[in-house]
Amino acid sequence: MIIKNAKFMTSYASFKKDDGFNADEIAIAGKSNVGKSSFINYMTNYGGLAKTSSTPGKTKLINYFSVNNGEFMLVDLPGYGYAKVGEDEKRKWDKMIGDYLTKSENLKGVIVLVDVRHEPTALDKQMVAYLHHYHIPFFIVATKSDKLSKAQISKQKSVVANALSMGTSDILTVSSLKKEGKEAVLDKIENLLKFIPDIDEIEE
Ligand SMILES: Nc1nc2c(ncn2[C@@H]2O[C@H](COP(=O)(O)OP(=O)(O)OP(=O)(O)O)[C@@H](O)[C@H]2O)c(=O)[nH]1
Ligand SMILES: [Mg+2]
Repeated sequence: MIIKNAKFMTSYASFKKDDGFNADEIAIAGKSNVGKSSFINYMTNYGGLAKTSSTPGKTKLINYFSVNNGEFMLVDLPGYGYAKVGEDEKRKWDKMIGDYLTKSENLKGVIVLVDVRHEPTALDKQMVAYLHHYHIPFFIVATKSDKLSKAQISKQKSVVANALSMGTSDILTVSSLKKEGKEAVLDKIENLLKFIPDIDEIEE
């Protein structure tokens, strides 16, 4: 899989059943400030495609980016677990994310981002449990690998894997800053796009 181009399409403040796009979608989920928007910029080679910020809570909408002229869409979700937003707004974001994940007909898989330096939080675990529950394929990307040494990264991969009850093969590490780790992510995206769920899962 090669990303040749990408384009911002639109933002929604709440989930729309018919988002107007007839393309497979790969969504990016994760805690506020974990590096979701930077990750999209790195994946698509566009520095300023998705707006990033050192202040958590930057992405407040569901943002759609079309990749390779509509081959698939990358969907940037608002971050969860941002302490400074009020309860009302938090509920609104949770509903937006939950509606999107359970109702989007084009969703082929989710990339859950966690910070490689930290043990996944209760909300990360909840997200993974949610994806399991709804049979939504996903894998984990541990971000900001430039902040750790190689030895620390391999140790943290085990910490993340254990916390999420997963094998380390479903946990990739990237640095959007140093531009490292893209190829393995693109391979996994390609697999998600190819995956056809079996009939039992569809009917459940
Ligand atoms: N060192 C380092 N910093 C990063 C990396 N990726 C993102 N950051 C920084 O982390 C901060 C948050 O990045 P964003 O991409 O805006 O994070 P987000 O997950 O989209 O945040 P919200 O939209 O608020 O949920 C910014 O200051 C980025 O520069 C990385 O790979 N390495
Ligand atoms: Mg963002």
